[in-house]
Amino acid sequence: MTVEEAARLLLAREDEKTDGPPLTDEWSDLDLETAYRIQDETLRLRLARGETLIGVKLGLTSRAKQQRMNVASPLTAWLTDAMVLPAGVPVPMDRLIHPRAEPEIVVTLGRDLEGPGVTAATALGAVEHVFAGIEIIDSRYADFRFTLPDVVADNASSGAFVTGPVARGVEGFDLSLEACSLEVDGTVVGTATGAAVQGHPAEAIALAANDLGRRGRRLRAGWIVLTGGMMDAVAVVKDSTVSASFSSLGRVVVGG
Ligand code: OOG
Ligand code: MG
Repeated sequence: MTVEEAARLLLAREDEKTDGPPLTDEWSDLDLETAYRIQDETLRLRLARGETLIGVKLGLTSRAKQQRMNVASPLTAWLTDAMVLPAGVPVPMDRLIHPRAEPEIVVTLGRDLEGPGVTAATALGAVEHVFAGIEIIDSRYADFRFTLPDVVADNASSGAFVTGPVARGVEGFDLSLEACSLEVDGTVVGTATGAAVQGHPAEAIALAANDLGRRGRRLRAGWIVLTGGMMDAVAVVKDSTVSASFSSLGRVVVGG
């Protein structure tokens, strides 16, 4: 299989709402660099069909996520405008394969960040606003079974995301202490603080800038960055409600 064929296969699964085996079942020596080329090709195809690049998402930045998915390394992937889910709009169950919801700290950037050498402090200085968020992930692999190169190629299981009602500046706001409680139909299913994300969400933003630097790109002013799930994701089921209550960023609710 070529990079182009793999990208088309993954996008076709997304469009046809079907999952399948991970690429590495057949392509056992798929390496990370090639996997990122597949991811970039899926972005090229998304842009060619009219979507707009609006930012990046980090994946597997918390130990909870890494342990659950059995992949020990963080990764970066692309966000387009087609992934934005406005507040109050139901999760589009008709176009998702097996959606799961995870709470995330989301930021917008006021300045470009170009790696290598970006530190958490520099990254924090480039943040314009911080929001609460819920990401709806959806893997193109059956049962979310994948290796690191597989999930890189699959744009880190991107699906949709919602941002919360409160926009805060970083001044006097310790993101590592921001707490979140995740509830399904009113029952708490998990809690975490921002420290779960690489020790501090700004470390995740720096990681994305440095990772993009290696790929010859940079984080851009105006972009959105999803810093990664703070805890294990929960399945989004029809007629159920998932809500994430943050200590100072408000509450985000999504319904299946
Ligand atoms: C990979 C996507 C991970 C996150 O925030 O960790 C991700 C997956 O869990 O399927 O979006
Ligand atoms: Mg995520």
